[in-house]
Amino acid sequence: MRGFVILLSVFMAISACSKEKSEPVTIPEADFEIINIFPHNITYFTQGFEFMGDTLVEGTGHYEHSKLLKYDLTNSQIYDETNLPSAYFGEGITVLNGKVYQLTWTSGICLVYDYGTLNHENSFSYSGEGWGLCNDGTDLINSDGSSTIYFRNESDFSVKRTVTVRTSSGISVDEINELEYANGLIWANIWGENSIISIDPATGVIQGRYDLSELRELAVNEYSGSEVLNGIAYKDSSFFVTGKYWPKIFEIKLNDQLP
Ligand SMILES: [Ca+2]
Repeated sequence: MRGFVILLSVFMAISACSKEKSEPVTIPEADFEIINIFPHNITYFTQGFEFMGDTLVEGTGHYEHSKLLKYDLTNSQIYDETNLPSAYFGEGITVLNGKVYQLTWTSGICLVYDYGTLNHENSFSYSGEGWGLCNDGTDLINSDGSSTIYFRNESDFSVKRTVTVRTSSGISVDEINELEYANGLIWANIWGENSIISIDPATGVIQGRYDLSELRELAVNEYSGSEVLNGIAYKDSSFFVTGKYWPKIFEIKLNDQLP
């Protein structure tokens, strides 16, 4: 099945950061292709999504319903699962050096678990909100709903550096949400949009945008409660994407031949 969005060489306007909402910005737009479709639990308010080998690791949100799970992509069999304290609204997750890190939305707490058991081992504090989380093999990388992306030490969650997500013309783009690190780039959902952008981690400059609205339509057609796209995981040259309360996980190929 091929995505109907074929807009190579087209520059599409999207809204920029809140301070500059009225100004359209241009970002190279490219297409995608659906490779496979897998089941996803419609009770999961997806906030973090990442593979560790062939195992999917997912973090979910909402007070009293936030979870951290490890499960089989093909049949949804759960290997390990832990519930967050009811006061925590779970956000992004990532796995680095045998630990799972899970942000909370407004509590300023990053929960640290043993990957093998999902036993809670430690907690780090940070200022501001927690949204998306990924890692580049060395640093933990998080978003906070603004245009800033933070690179942090895995040992204590302290900030090493930041970049501002922006277009090549310098206009910042905020609401950066779920993250994935792949092929030397940071891939991100933008809150409220059914799209993915790719970001140069050195400069914050957006390399391209992929409109995945077609996938949300497919999700809604099967389950009307499907909310926005939010969940990017990368494995074996494919991206696996889902959304909040979506019944499906879509394996897709993103065309990297940007104009
Ligand atoms: Ca991810």
